[in-house]
Amino acid sequence: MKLKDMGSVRNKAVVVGMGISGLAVCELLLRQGAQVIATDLRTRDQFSGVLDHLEQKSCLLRLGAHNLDDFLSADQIIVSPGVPLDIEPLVEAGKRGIEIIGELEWAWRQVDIPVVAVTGTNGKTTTTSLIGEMLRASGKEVFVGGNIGTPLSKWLLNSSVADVLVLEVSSFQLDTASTFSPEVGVLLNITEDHLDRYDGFAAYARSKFSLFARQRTSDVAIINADDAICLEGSSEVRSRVLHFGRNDRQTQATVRGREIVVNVPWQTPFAVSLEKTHLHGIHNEENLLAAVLAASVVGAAPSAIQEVIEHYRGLPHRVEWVRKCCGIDFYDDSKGTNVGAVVKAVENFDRPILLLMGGRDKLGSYQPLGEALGTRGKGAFVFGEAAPRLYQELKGWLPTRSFPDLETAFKDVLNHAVSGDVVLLSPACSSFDQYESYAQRGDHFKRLVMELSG
Ligand code: UMA
Repeated sequence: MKLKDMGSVRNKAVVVGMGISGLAVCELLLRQGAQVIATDLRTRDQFSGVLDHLEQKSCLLRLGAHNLDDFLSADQIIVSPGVPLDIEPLVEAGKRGIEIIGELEWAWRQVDIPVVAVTGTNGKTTTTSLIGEMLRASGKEVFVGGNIGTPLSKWLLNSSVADVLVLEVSSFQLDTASTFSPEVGVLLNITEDHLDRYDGFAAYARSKFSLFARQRTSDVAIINADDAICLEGSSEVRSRVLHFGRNDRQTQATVRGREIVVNVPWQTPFAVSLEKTHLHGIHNEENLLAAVLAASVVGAAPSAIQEVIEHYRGLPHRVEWVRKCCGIDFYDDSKGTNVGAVVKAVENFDRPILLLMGGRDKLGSYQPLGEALGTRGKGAFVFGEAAPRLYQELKGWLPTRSFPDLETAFKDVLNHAVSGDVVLLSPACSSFDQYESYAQRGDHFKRLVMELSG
């Protein structure tokens, strides 16, 4: 499978946001002979030379601010996922009919390879990488990327050969897609997230469902029947819907005893064992159900699926066990950047939990957390930009203490944890107030844990 022949590219492109997505788009556009303006709110010194090679290839850099005239002179504007669509230059360009698309849409237009796309509020990364592994174990050449870390454009820069693309797709990427349509779309769950970018939960849920909006009737939509919002919305989907669910034996993939049983109308039924999986917890059972169903639809062999279930060890920063020290288990769930993720993380434990939470607030409700913590929550240690709100929201449910940053919160946790407890970093917030990424925050936590003596 290969790249589409794009012919001549549009003359003048403005690329907004010079993170990993924007950088790759610029490089490809320049290679294709386009005139490119690269713009970012960050100033030149904040890039420490990263953009110099673009300039050497005649890319115009506009740093420190966006210039409206640049946007209005463009034939096409390509935006990075982290750029809000309501900033003035984009709104004005939109009014004048200038095409504004996201990096994923732009890159997808250039490939002729079947796509499995995974979205949902939580579990995307684990499910995407499981599907990739299952297809690889079946002998297929696979690219795994998207919101998971390597944008499709970056892959296109270096390679273009794959049998299938397995993409983690965020709502931001869906919002800037106008033709993107996967052969297989997977929707894992929808709970509150990114309410700082959306006009309410309904708008966020609509964004997630737009994954299926342009699918053909022969394409496949894989949807979680245990998630009420997902189940309700699936009646509107026009492609072939396959449901998975732990609690519903009518679905096309379900759990019976310690087996996943798959029964797709046009395929031979099969079952795989969960006895030897290293992935634990209800949320991981859902991720496995979705992955097994999606991989089998794309042609993964049951034996290969079984092999991956037995050998896959999970990803860093997802309820990752770090260490036991003085009888206390420390877990890093820095990827738990919304309330739904924290709920799923705490449900893994039937022991007292001391919860480290904080960062940049995403403005969702914390109510579901109060219910999930029940009697398990021994204390909350909140930190960062969101600490004042978290303190107000949580103090009625469990003893809550507020700190400026993770390190001071961590020091205090140690005064309260005793043997048999769980110390869990599951922040419910993004990391961008004090870190570059959730991974950097998780690594910091792990360093603090590893430095403990005992
Ligand atoms: N910027 C502007 N103008 C603005 C706003 C931002 O120029 O008005 C600039 C910033 O200064 C910065 C750049 O835009 O330099 C950041 O853009 P970006 O965040 O899109 O950067 P990328 O490095 O390309 O990262 C994006 C995804 N980021 C977001 O969705 C916020 C990454 O997902 C993704 O891994 C990467 O593309 C590759 O596909 C991160 C994420 O947090 C991990 N995703 C959210 C999530 O998973 O919940 C959706």
